[in-house]
Amino acid sequence: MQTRREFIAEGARAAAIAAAGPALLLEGCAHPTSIPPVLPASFHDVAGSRSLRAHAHRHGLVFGSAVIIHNVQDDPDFAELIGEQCGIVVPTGELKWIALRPAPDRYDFSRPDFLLQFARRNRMLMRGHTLCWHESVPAWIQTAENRPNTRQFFVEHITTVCKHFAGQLQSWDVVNEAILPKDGQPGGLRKSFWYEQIGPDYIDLAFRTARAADPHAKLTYNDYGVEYDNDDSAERRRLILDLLRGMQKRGVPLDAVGIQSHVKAAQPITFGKGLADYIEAIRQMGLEVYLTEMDVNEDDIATDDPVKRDAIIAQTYTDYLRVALANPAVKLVLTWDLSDRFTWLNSGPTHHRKQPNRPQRSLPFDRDYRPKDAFFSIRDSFDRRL
Ligand code: 9MR
Repeated sequence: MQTRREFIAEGARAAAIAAAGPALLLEGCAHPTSIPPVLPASFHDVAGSRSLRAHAHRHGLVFGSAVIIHNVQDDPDFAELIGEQCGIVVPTGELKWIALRPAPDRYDFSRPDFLLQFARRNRMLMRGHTLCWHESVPAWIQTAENRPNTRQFFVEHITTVCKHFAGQLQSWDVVNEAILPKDGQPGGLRKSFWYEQIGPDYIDLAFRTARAADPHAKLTYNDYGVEYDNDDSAERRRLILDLLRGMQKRGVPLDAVGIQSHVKAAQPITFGKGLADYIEAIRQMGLEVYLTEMDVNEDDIATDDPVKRDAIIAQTYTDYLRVALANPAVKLVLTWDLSDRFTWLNSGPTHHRKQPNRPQRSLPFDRDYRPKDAFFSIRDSFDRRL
C-alpha cells in the first residue's frame, strides 16, 4: 500500500514529467516500456493552490473539517493534511460539556487550546461546537442535588467558555439539534435535558449569554435532517425557520444557520427545491449559512466494489453541493473529519446496523490520506460557484 508521502513524491515526479515533456520520460531509462504508468499530474497535485482550501477561497468560501484533536496531536501526517486542506477547523467532541467540564468546578481547555494554536500556526480559522446539545450532558449536572440549579450552571458555563475563547473563534454552534417533532412539544422542540430543566426559553438564553460573553463569534443554530425533498425534511425545515423567526422577533442575537449535511448515497429522492428554498429563506432573514458536518453515508450502495462506490459517493457530493452552493449566503463548507480513517460512521451505530464488514468511504481522503473521487467532486463544486 502506497503511503501519503510516496503518493506526494509520485505526484511531484508526475508533475516534473508533465512539465519537461517526453524527453524526461526517456532520460536514463534503457527500457521505456518499464516506466510505470504516469497518471496526469493534476491527479496528484492536491496541495497548495490545488487544495480544497485554496479552491474554496477563490470562490468566496472557507473549506475545513472537523477533527478529533488527539489525531492532530498524535499523527504528523494527518496534521499536515489538515494544515494543507483546511481554512477552518472544529473539534468533533472536545468542546462539548462532557469533555470540557469533568466536574462542576473544573474546566479542561487543554485540547481545544492546542487546536486553536495549531489553527493559528496554519493560518486557519476555528469554530466552536457546541455550547448546548441534548447529548454529552455530564452526569454530575443530572444529579438530584444539581438538577435544580441547571439554569445557573447553564449561564455560567456558556459565559465561561465563550469568554475563554472570546475574539478567537469564527463562530459558535450555540444550540445544536433542538428540533425533534416526534417529542410532541410546542414548536417541535426536543424534550432535552435543557428543555425540561430550564424550559423552552433555554434557546434564547443560550444565544443572549453567548453574545454577551463573546460579541465577535458568529452565533449559529445548527441542525440536521433538512437536506432532502421529502416530508420529514420539509417538516424540520418549517419548524426550524419558525424557531429562527421567533428568535429574531424577540431580538435574540443570531448570525448563522448550520446545515449539518450528513447525507446518504443511493437514495431515490435527492436534493432540490426544498433545500434551495430553505437556504434562500435563511438568506432573506439576513443570516449566513454554514454546511457544518458534511459526509456521505454509503450504507445503501448495493455493490461492494470500492471503485464504483467511490464514484457514487462523489456524485452525491456533487448533487448536494450543486444545490447548496448556488446560494451566496453559504459561506463555510466543513466535512465531518477529512479522512475515512476517522469517520464517525465507522464507529457509530449507524454503520454497524447495515454493513458491518464494509468500512465507509465517506470522506474526501481515504484511510491513508490519499484523495478520492469525492475530493475532486468537492473541488469541482467550488470551481462551479461564481
Ligand atoms: O462525531 C462525533 C463523535 O465522535 C462523538 O462521539 C459524538 C458524541 O459526542 O458526536 C459526534 O458528532 C456529532 C455532532 O456533535 C452533532 N451532529 C452529529 C455528529 C455525528 O454523530
